[in-house]
Amino acid sequence: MIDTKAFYDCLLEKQMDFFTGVPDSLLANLCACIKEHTPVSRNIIAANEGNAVGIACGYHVATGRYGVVYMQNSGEGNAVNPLLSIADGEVYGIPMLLIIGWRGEPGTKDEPQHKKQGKVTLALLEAMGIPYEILEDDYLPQLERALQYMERESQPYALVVRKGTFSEYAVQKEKADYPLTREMALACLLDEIAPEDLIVSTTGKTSREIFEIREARGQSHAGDFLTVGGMGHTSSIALGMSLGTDRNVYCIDGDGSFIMHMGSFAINADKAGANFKYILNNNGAHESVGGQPTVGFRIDPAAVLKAVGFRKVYVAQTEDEIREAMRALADETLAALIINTRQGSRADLGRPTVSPGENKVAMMKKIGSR
Ligand SMILES: Cc1ncc(C[n+]2csc(CCOP(=O)(O)OP(=O)(O)O)c2C)c(N)n1
Repeated sequence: MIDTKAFYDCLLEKQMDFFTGVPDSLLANLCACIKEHTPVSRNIIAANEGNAVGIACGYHVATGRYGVVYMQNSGEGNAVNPLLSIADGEVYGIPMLLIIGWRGEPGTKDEPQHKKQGKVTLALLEAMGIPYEILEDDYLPQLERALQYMERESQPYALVVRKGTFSEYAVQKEKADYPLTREMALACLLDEIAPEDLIVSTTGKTSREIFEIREARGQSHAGDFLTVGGMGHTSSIALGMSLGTDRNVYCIDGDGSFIMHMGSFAINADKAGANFKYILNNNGAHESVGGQPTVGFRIDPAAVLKAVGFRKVYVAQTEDEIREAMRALADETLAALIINTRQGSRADLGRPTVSPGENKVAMMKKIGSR
């Protein structure tokens, strides 16, 4: 196991003191350490992993130094375009150190959404021509090789991180004094959403909590599309679904997901009909993967939604406010609800026992599309 702080100090010694990325549960200890010791101007928690690569590109051009870009392997997909079309040696040739959390490593137990990604993680790097090493306890020579390569070839170099590589490092969670947790807000939302309506819920604990609330209530899961992977695409799935059915489609999103592909809201607002209902749980954090902050409370998501064309945006923080807003939402077109919540979730939170494939089939049967 690697001492997280010692690894961080080593990066700094080697002049790699500019960080950007999207947090990951597997890298939670490293992300927590970076957050605690790095000025906020030198640790840019990006909207998505492609943005992080772009930021590292600009930083290198301005300084000649190598940005450190951290991400879960599912973020490789978001990063492929800027890696190949900007950073690659056949284009600008911009070096950066990629630190990639390897969820779904073959031979390990992980959730369904990580299996395929885990299988192709190394092959994807190979296809992109990005040299990589699997991070080892004896990481010093690995960092030396990475530096030499970046210096010589002026291209990105990757370190792939296995589960359990970094020692425990607790994140300092930013406090927001809202009365409800996400799970409390979700329980209230599920009271207000009719059984014939459909839900598309976001990646992470939101979907896990919805699953558990249904289980506890003995309710069917068939109306809930639990977007287990593909973070940031929840509202796009909901839009597509709403265009194909007359049922109400409630998108239940998180602020990290909302910010990750915010551009899709311009399209959602332009194309959605009356049955598209958008709900944003804003806890100002990537709570599901360790609580690293998003800009959720530093921007005004209601103003963003209004600017792209949502006609009415309700903001709630109590159960009464949620119930009132949900009644209004049911009758309005292009209305959205933002619920401000505090961080926190149950330590014993389970995971869906229905596979994504089964979830899809059950939903299609409910809708009558299969
Ligand atoms: C492309 C991609 N990058 C990173 C992740 C890891 N990840 C899973 S959930 C999550 C945080 C989601 O934050 P938010 O939408 O705010 O919901 P919260 O967990 O705070 O409820 C992250 C970063 C992922 N699944 N996919």
